[in-house]
Amino acid sequence: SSIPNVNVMMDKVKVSASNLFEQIEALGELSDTTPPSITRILYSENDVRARDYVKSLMVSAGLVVREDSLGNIYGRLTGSEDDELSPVVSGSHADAIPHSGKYDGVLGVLGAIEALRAIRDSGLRLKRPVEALMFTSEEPTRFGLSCIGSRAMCGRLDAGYLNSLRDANGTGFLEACRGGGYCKDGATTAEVLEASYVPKGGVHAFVELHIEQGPMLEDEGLDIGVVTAIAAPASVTFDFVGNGGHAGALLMPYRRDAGLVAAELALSVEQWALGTKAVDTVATTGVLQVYPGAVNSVPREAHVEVDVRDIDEERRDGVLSSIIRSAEVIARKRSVEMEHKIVNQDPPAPCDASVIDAVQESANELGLTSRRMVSRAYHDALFMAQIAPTGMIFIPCKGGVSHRPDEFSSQKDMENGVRTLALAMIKLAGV
Ligand code: HGY
Ligand code: MN
Ligand code: MN
Ligand code: MN
Repeated sequence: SSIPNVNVMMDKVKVSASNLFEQIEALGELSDTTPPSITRILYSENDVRARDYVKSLMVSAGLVVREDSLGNIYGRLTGSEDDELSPVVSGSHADAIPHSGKYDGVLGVLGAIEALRAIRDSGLRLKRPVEALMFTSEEPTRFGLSCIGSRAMCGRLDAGYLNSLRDANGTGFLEACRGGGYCKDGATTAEVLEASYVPKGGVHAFVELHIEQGPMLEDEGLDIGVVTAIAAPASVTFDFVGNGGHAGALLMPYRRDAGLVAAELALSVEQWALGTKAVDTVATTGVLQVYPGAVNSVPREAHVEVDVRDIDEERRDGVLSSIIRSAEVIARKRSVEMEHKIVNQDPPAPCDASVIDAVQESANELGLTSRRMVSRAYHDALFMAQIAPTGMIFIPCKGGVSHRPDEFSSQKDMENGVRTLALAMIKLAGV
């Protein structure tokens, strides 16, 4: 949708990258680990502090704030035509996996608020309402399941399944949710999920701003990534039980070592990913724990968590089932018991042409260089694509590094990203 003299208009939409940088630094202080190492786990004390901070930024940006029962937080700038029109939404997450960085997710939450603040302060009146959204969680850290907020919004979360999840301390989801100040008045999990559900048409379009979490834009010296699809994530957990015993007295032929099953499995995970000969297939043994974990005790139990992704869903599913089969073969060979659970096995998401075009036109009109690309990381956009036309905007991150304390994006890159987001939202909302 072309906008007359877009440059004149965008001169009034003044994005402040220095404010954004200050806010990212301030949010980085709300962490269980010492910045720049960031750890912010769903419904933890620092997560609740981060929520209060985000809400305060939404209020000072002149947005009307509301939260759903899971803690998805919306900041709304009302439209001019009619507030009943479904909104254009932009958002991301503020939770952070252990010992990670300041920008993953946070850029998309604070960047959306800054984009709406700049639009509001420009005096522009958009036809549709526009909203900044902080999803209640995107990382799988606490309960093993990723994107709980956006799965609930698109109705892809079963109450029984959510009730079956436990965190490392054995705490259930609903109890943790209440601990975070949500799920009040004794609502059941089903009622809580129902209250978060966004019916089809409830969102006119969704755009997520995110650091690339890869090296392509920086390597090619480009400003903006116009995302065309989001890779299909899956994860599976394994629990092995052997005999274990005394490291000195238990002779080798009598061992049923659960730790060695885990070790062999981790190597077979790598082989199965390499085996497709496709660069898009990735598989990671991110968690490998042995029990009891003493140097002079043969591991009698092992817990393994594997992440498998590909932009081709069928190829991903083939690797996943090969990994599970290998685990069964290795465990049987070593006479070790095995249980496994597929935690998630999600389809990939194509981005919508209308949103891809809005992002591409915006980057072009702002004089920014760009390229089309796939997101190999998953995002809440993966699930928003099930209820609304969805797209993503990537900016470069230093060295392509992410999920590490040295994660970094420059103020210039962040300004480019937020300006592109603001213009894309203006196009999608209409002036
Ligand atoms: O793992 C992911 O893709 C996301 O960054 N949580
Ligand atoms: Mn992440
Ligand atoms: Mn993220
Ligand atoms: Mn993500």
